[in-house]
Amino acid sequence: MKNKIIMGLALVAALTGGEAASAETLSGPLAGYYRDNGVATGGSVGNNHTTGFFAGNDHRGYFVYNIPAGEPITGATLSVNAAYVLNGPNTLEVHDVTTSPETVVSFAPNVAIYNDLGTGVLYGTAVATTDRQTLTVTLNADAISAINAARGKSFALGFAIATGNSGEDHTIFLGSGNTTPRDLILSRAAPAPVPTMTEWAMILLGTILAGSAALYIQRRKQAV
Ligand SMILES: [Ca+2]
Repeated sequence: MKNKIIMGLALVAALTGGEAASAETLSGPLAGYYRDNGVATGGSVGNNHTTGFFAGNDHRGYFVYNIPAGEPITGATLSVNAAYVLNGPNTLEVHDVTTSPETVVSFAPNVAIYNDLGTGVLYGTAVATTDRQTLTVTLNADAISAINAARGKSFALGFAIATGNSGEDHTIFLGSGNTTPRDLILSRAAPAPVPTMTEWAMILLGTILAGSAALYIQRRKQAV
């Protein structure tokens, strides 16, 4: 009986910590870019991820993160340094990447990957006006769904610029090598619900009553 009460109290103590929804920041993605002629660079932490038209070619950057396994993801925000913004304001588009992340970071010349980085499902946008400002991109439900599917695996985001006059330099992330932040901030659902304090109190009371009843019956038997 005494042991049961101690166990009940220990359980209540262990559970009063209460797990709330949590946020986690993923930093240091593998980064790089592809040009419209297929030429690629990157696939390393801190690499330049130039996006936009510069020196005769259009560029599309990417980040590849490792998404930790765990509870479902309920929200995602990209926080990233704009580096040099030529002829802004320029609108950054964040796109899905259907090419496998392992292939994206291989930086073999590939026009198909350049196309992939700037087309398909749009995950979010941000307007870059000032050099080295921090851009905050709230990623949409399509992005959250894709990130959830990538839990425990690699996950790529592609960057493109929708604005700018043809043939005129217009960039975001120009000279972006080693710039920070380049963070993916995730919100997670709270872990599976546990009994509330009131419910635990009732469970504990039930245990005490059951124990008392057993003791009463035992004493009555002894008295007979
Ligand atoms: Ca795509």
